[in-house]
Amino acid sequence: MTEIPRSHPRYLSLVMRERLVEMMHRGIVSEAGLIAHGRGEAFDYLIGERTNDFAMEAEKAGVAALLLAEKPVISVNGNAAALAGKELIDLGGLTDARIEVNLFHRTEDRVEKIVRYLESLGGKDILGPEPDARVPGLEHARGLCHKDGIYHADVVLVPLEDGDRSQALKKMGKTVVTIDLNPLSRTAKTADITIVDNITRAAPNMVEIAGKMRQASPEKLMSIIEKYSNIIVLKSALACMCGNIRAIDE
Ligand code: PTJ
Repeated sequence: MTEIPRSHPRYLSLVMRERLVEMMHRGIVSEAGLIAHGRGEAFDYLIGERTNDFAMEAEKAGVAALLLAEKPVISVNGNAAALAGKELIDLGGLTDARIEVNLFHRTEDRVEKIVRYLESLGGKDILGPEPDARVPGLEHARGLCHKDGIYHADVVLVPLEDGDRSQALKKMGKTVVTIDLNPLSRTAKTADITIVDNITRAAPNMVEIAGKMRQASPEKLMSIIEKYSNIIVLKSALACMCGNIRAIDE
């Protein structure tokens, strides 16, 4: 692994890249995962590489939805495991959500490796290998899932997803929460709650929020969801990006 000097102005970003490259060599992140990360980085620049108010609002609504759910599930792919595996496990613990490894570039070997990796971080009863159900409308191995997990879930957190899967989950009648730095992606536009933030910030924020919010009454949680508007959040994210671009001239 390349040594990154702490004094480097882009220290955190470079450390994340190194982690993803290492995880790619370990067979956890797919090769395409590195490209997906680069796209995410570009959008992260545009939102100022920080958790903006619109993201914090979506993070709170996302946690409220998970806490209100009867069968919440957190879907984890290679990038999510590498960048926020521990926090997603902790979030699952705080919201009673099951963790399911669900991959775009699925091989049974990668599923196994990601499950083992999440277990090494403290994850228990992780779903992924030997799927027993299929998301209707998703062809080939991408649609494979578990009856105890995504298939019967009412709320699914799908970070860094491809648009097809979140659309298919919506068609199944599920509430979809996503973390996606691109507010123009199909996933961002089809999800019920879109968190436009880097998963490296969003996941720890959600753990902190869940720690506080899990004591709240169902009425209180419901009022957070009722006040939430995803279209306003997406427009705010785009306005933030446009504002940051214009600010370069000023
Ligand atoms: O591990 P696998 O096989 O399931 O594959 C995972 C990837 C991410 C490769 C796969 O799901 C994929 O190709 O996704 P897309 O279609 O590239 O979409 C990923 C979305 O996540 C894009 O809109 C990116 O902008 C966004 N993104 C990338 N990195 C981050 C991110 N969003 C939040 N935090 C990030 N760090």
